[in-house]
Amino acid sequence: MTSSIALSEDDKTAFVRDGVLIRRRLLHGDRLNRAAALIDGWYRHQYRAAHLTAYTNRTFAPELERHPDLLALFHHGGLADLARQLLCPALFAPVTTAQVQIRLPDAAPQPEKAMHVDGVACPHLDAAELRTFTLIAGVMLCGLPAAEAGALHYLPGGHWRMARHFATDWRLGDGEQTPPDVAAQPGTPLLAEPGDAIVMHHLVPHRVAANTSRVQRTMVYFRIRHTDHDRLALRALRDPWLEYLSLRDLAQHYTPADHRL
Ligand SMILES: O=C(O)CCC(=O)C(=O)O
Repeated sequence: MTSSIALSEDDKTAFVRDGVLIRRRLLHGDRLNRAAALIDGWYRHQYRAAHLTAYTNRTFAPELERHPDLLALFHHGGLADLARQLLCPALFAPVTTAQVQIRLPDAAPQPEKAMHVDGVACPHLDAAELRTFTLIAGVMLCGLPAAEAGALHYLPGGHWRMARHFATDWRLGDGEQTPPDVAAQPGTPLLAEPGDAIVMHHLVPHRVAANTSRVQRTMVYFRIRHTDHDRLALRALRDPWLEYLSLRDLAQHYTPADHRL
């Protein structure tokens, strides 16, 4: 794992295999501090406990979702370059919003998130509605590198399993977020420090549990859509490389047979 922005062949192979790339200390200095201070200020002055479930389902600090200091994390911190390399020669639609996800400390009574793939059978949306995208990029703004500190847990290689599931035994409108073998997986905790970033294929299932540490965990996420995603969305659930043209060849030569799922 590196903090480099250029993707090596090994990075691409790992992304095809796991659906995940992690970059340590990708963001640092003023850019990271400004974003952290912005969210901290929001939390101290604008957070409303009555909206905790809505914040958890959608975004904390909704008033700030277009704030330049949050968007700069994506556009000027290296994440946009990583996304570009993963999707090239295709382009992605402008990224104009940030999602803030806070896990409150001391095991606050905050809804947990079971294993899911974003935008499919969301418990708070109509199951027949798809809100998918191509790639998600997240930055740790504050928190501890410990599983129990509200870490995101992801399933490496789960994008292969989910594509099989979507192709064989799923129909638009089904209420289950993931098949039982996926739902039962604990996932791998993202043991991240402020400035660490994760880039994940949209089909990688993930979950989030309670934060029993004393420290608030804050992540900022960006959703990246292939410019033709609206047209490709349903097919992309069944073909994980449809929107990743430069990775299709690599993926063709990779057999996910050794995956535990
Ligand atoms: O809290 C997190 O880090 C991730 C939240 C999540 O999985 C989601 O918003 O879909």
